[in-house]
Amino acid sequence: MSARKYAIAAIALGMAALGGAAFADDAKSLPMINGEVTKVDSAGGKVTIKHEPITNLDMGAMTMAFKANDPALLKDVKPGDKIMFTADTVNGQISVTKIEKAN
Ligand SMILES: [Cu+2]
Repeated sequence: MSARKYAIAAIALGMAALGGAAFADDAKSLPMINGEVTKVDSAGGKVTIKHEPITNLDMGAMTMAFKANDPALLKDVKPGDKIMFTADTVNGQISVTKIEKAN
């Protein structure tokens, strides 16, 4: 097992130990949500994600379009990518605030 894989496994175990509590990873402590990108609209600054429940937004699992809080978030993702992301309401719009590749 590589050091990186081991670190990821350790994090996963830690998260499991917390019973799925929010993963305090950034300033606002938004939970990282698992999702799969189904569409990227770079011109419109939007990304469609098939996502798991978003606890901080009281949202169940679904496929929906999110506004990208920062257009740079979209430059590295494409349909089919498995991602971990954070979402929040920014200026009244449900937005992706962070995206990390999960695969
Ligand atoms: Cu949704």
